[in-house]
Amino acid sequence: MKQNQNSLELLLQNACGKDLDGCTVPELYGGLLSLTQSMAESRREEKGKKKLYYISAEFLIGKLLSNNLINLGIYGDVKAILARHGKSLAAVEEYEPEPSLGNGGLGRLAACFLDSIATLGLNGDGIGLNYHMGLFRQVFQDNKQKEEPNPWIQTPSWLKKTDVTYRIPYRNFTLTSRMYDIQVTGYHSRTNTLHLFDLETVDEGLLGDGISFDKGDIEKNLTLFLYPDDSDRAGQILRVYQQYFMVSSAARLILDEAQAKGSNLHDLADYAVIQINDTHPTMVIPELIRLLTAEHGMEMDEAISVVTNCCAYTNHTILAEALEKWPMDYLKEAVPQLIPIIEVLDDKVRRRFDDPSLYIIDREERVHMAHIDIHYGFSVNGVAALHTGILKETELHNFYSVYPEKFNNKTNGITFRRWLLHSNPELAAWIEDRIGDGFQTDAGELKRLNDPKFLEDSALLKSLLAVKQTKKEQLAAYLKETQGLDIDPNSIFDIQVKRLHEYKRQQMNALYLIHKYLEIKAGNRPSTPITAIFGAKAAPAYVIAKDIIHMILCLKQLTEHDPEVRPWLRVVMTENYNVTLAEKLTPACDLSEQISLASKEASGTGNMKFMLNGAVTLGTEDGANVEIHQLVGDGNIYIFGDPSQTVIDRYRDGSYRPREYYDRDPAIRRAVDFITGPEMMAVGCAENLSRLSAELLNKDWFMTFPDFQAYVAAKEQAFKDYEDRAAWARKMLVNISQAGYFSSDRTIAEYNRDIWNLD
Ligand code: 26V
Repeated sequence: MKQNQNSLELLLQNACGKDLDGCTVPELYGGLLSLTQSMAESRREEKGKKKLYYISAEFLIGKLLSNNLINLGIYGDVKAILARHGKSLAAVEEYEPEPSLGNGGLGRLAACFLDSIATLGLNGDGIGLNYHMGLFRQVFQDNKQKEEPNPWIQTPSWLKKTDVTYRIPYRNFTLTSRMYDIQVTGYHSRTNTLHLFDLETVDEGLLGDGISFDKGDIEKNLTLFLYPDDSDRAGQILRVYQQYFMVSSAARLILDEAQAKGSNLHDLADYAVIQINDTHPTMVIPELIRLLTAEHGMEMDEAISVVTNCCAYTNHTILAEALEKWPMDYLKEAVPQLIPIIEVLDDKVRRRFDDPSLYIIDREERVHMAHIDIHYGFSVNGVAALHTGILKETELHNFYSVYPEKFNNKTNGITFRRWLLHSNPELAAWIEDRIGDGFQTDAGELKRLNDPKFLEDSALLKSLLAVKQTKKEQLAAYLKETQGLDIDPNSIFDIQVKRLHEYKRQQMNALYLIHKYLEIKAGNRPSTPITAIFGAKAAPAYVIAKDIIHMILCLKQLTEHDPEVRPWLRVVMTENYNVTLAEKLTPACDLSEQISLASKEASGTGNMKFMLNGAVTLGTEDGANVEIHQLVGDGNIYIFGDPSQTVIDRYRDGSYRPREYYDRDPAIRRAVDFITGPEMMAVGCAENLSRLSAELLNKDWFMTFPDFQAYVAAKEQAFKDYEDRAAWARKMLVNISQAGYFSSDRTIAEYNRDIWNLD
């Protein structure tokens, strides 16, 4: 070890260009970055004929330095070397900017998958866009969200400029794409690549006030922002331009690489398998067909069949508004060359099936992107058992009837390198002390913790609680330092962090907090103080989501200034929730809120991260919660609420009237009235609060009232059970021991076995 450290120290010193003692934090970062890059480069491997291309509009990779150091097996050594020179690796980690190239679960999943693909030694690269601004930076002002630009590219950078460029044709002009590469290190394994395409003419000077910019100037703004605000036509068309830029570059790269390896393109499926992550990359299908026919002389029918044999589609949502349907007009304006291909694809469907629900182009001249994927791909998968079941039985039932063999489930997973080894080294060490380090490469080994010799050992349970306490203290210190928040690590940390969306029901959590506030005012105090922690960004144009943030921030202000309530209930909303914050919040959580309306959350992956870190879930039977429930059993999870079938039926018969619940249930009435009551109005804005209250009373589209009492009861039970510390620690340990199933290594092994078939 010492020998290793000495040679590593020399390498690092060379990379920094001077003695480590004299290095600043940015200099150390630069040195570590270049050292890691050269070590990663030496792990490249050309293996196998076939390659996977995981195309995604989002790769929410988060910071890369620590992850790479862990995967290269030098994290501990580097930390020790820096410490010997009086330097802190943590300070360098803090300095690294976070590439926030995703909105939430879908993008983070893509990042976890890249880690597992490399770790399993599979030949697979990611393809996406190099957004100059990641998802906006969120700041709170007057209890409201404000959006600011979030640049992340600086020098030095993980991005490596390549010589690969392509000409991307649009209706009125042609743009040149250039490929930038980020290495993807596997854990003690090979290095793969994330290819991000960019446009050299992007002009960051285009930025106006906040995150507004001139959406019309495509040549200057194409890769400027992740998911530009698409609430208006210009924003939507810009997304079409972006998507085509991504997939046309991808298609050319795939064809080039296959040909370089000897493909005659008729056998493309032996060289390439393309995973289409949600519908954003769907245009890769018509684009490949176009290139094969127009530039490589292939017959249309054969091109269609070749492409179909290469493409597989993953669905990540059943929310109708999130399933992309592009008006033909938009496609005609941006990418007219795809129209004849899409018309042929639609025509073939119409000849085969007499069912308009299967058509690609609908009566309103909109192109259903998911329909292209299902007809012209060989695999369709959902991301959790319940989700795939709903796709088959309800949402995509008509497709399932004609293509039953294409449908399969791949329950999501998370990489344990980032979400345990990196974010919670204390727990990883604790586990290693009990069962050795085999779980690091075989997550199934965690099951060995589910053993009476551990579960009944009170000293051991105490030590597990001590690890949790340490992580809570670390989080409290971090939030104090970075956000000026003051929270008590001896309270229960009840955490809901995820995108802000009505179906995820942050508003139901807030209604509970109002209920609790009123209970405390009435003298009913909890045994242990509660800290309710939120973290969430709302899409800039999503009005009600922003109103929900406003309600939570008003509640925070109210509880903070109420001496009767503050010692017992604190409401906290972390600003600018991102991967970096998630890494700090996850290990510190006691109670994990996974309270989406049953049937609406495709899977969830935060639920898995919390479970792995010893939090107990409070959740509905939705997404992967169903599988968590099966794995841990009734006694180790708090499940509540109407089941998905009840919800689906209620939508179908249109029978839900929120006002009936309001009239009937005094607890609901009190909580809803409070939103526009004098206390909230004194700290909040009448327009936002009234709109939100009216929305709940008249619509409540995601049915918070029917589940409210069950939610309150389950939550009270969890808080009560928390008092028996040994019993709670046992629940934590059962959760950790069953989390192995949710390793993305398992998920990726299944994708490969059933879909990709790589060597
Ligand atoms: C997108 C949009 C965009 C327009 C505004 C409303 C809206 C609502 C939802 C979405 C979802 C986009 C797809 C997505 O992020 N799905 C998430 O994928 C995760 C990984 O599979 C999964 O764990 C989450 O349950 C699912 O929501």
